[in-house]
This record gives sequence, structure tokens and C-alpha cells, in this order.
Amino acid sequence: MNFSETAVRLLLFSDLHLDTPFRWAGPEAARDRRRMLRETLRRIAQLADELGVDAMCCSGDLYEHERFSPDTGELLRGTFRELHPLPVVVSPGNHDWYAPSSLYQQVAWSENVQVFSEDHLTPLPLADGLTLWGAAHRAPAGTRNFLDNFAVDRGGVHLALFHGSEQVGFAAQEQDKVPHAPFRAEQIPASGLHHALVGHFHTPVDAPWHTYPGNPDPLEFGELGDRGAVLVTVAGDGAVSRTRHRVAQSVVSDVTVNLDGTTHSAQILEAVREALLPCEGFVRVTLDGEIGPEVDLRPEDLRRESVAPHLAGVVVRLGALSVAYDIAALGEERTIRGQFVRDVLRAPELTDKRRRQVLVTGLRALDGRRDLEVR
Ligand SMILES: [Mn+2]
Repeated sequence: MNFSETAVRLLLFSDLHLDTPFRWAGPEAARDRRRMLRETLRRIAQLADELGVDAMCCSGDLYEHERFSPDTGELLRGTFRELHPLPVVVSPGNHDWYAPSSLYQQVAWSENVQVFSEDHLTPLPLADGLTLWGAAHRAPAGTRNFLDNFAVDRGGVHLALFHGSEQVGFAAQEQDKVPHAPFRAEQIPASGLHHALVGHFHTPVDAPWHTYPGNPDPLEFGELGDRGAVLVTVAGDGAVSRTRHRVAQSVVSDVTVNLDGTTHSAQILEAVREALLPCEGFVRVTLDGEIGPEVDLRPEDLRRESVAPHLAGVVVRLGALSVAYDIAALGEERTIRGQFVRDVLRAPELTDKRRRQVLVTGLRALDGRRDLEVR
């Protein structure tokens, strides 16, 4: 293929996280979610075929090292082999790090599969005049910046494929994580690369010098952005254009149910049922509003079987939920809880918010309720 005459087209994806545990879901729902990830891989491969791309590229976290099974290896081997002779190129990340124990070294890959295995960028000629540079994480943590002291050593157009944390995006994408293979965007052109195809951030990024496809099938609730597989078209002068394709096989959504004025638990059940009626797939329910003090609310009463048997999974969380106690009236009572209210109202060291939390939690405990920890 002579690259100067015709553009090269690559299908990029990352962070599929096959076999991820989905700890927030029950065992059955989690298994269902993992099946969806497998179907998403099949969909991406099918898309590569439909689009007639020149290569399929994965920038890491294809699967989870601690959790993969022989079935995962067969899924990957079979899916990639069916694409033969289309090149399939992988740069391992921090979850699918390259080692003797990894699938990358255990599976008998077809000859179209190329896995980068060095801890520094090495060249793979993709077409006449187009070089793809890739590297591997070789441990689950502590991988250094692949772009430090790197410079291309030949002419033509240069792309990089690796798993790493772009430093400006890092703060927004992962507040409390340690950066893996951190790099600065300006290092990409400075090293002679025209563009970097990267993985690790789950929220998609289309930056001038780099592209994060984002996880293609939902891993969490509340994921934003146009995630999926990215068709990357590379022109003869190194200019890159990107088209995003949705490939998700799971349906995941968020619903907020307002419980203002609720006085007993059957009303809550009804409200949640009604809100979930038009939904499908996996839904996270957030409860908010002000409920009466007598409501016996237990999230375990809101299991999928009782509120929405038509859904694949339901997760309930308490949002800005409060209890409508009449504090002034309670403070007049000649009772233990009246005394409790007076003591808390007099305590000088409490902020207003904290005072309210102590009152509501204490009053619920005095009512014999430990069901609801109020925020
Ligand atoms: Mn990662």
C-alpha cells in the first residue's frame, strides 16, 4: 500500500476491560454485563470489517489480568483470527500488562495479530511511509512516560499507540488514582509524532495531538461523552480526522425519583416502579426529596424483582434525601427524644448541616430505625 496516494484508515478502541467484576451488580447481572463486553468486542471487529479499514488498533486495557479465563483467550484469538489478513495491533495497558502470565504470551495468535511488548516505543511499518510506534505496560503500576527521551528516527508519517495518562486531563479524569505512564500532550509533536492513539481515560477525548476513544461499553453509571470505536483517517501529510462509532451493546441509564411528601414505604415502591416502567437494561435509581419521619425505607426492599422485573439490573442509591421532622414540636416534648433534641440544639460546636444530620440520625435511631443514614 502506498500511503502518499491514499489515506490510511484505522479503527481504534481501548479500555474494553473484558472480565471486569462489576462489583456493584449482583452475580447474575454482573455476568450479563460481562457478556455485553464480549458482544461489544464482536461488534467492533464487525465494524472494522464493514468499514474496510487498514488495521484495527487497541490502546490497552483490553481485558483484566486478574480475572481472565481460557474462554477470554479463545474469544480474542477467534475474533482476531476471523479478521485475517487485517492487522490487529495491541499496546498492553496497566490492566492487561505484558508478562509471561498474560494472555498475550499464552495464546497462539494468528499472524495478523501484533502485540507490542517492549517497555519503550518500537516501530511497526503499517504502510509505505507510515510508522506506528507502540509499547507495553509490563507491570500493573509504575510505568514511566513513554515519550520521555523519545524521537522518531526516520522520515514519513508517525503515529503512536500506547496506554497512558495525559497530564492536563488527569485531574479531571481520575482524581485519586496514581498516574500510569504520564505524558504531556506537547511531547507528541516535539518527538516527531503526528498523532498519538491512547487508552486509559474512560471519558473520550479528541485533542489536537491525541485521541482517547473511551471505554466502548459502559463500565459505570453516569458515563458521559461520545464513547466508542474511532475511525482514524490519516492523510499523506500526517493530518488526522476522526469519526466516532457507537458500539455499546449494554443499555445503562440513571433515573432520579423524588419522594417529597411520602409518608409510608408502599408509596416509595410505587413511585420507583412507575419511574422504571419506561426504562430498559441497567438502571441506577437515585432517591431524593423529603420523606415523612414514619417512613420505613430500606433500599433492599427496592430489589429489581419487586420494582422492575423487566430490567436487567437495578441499583438504588440515596441522594439528597432528608426526613421531615418537626424539630420545634419535638423540642417541646417531655420525653427522651425531646431531651435529645434540646441537647443537640444547644450543642455549640455543631455546624447547621451537622446538627441536622445528628438530629435526624438520632431521631431515627430512637424510633428503632437503622435503615437510613441521612446525608
Ligand atoms: Mn488503564
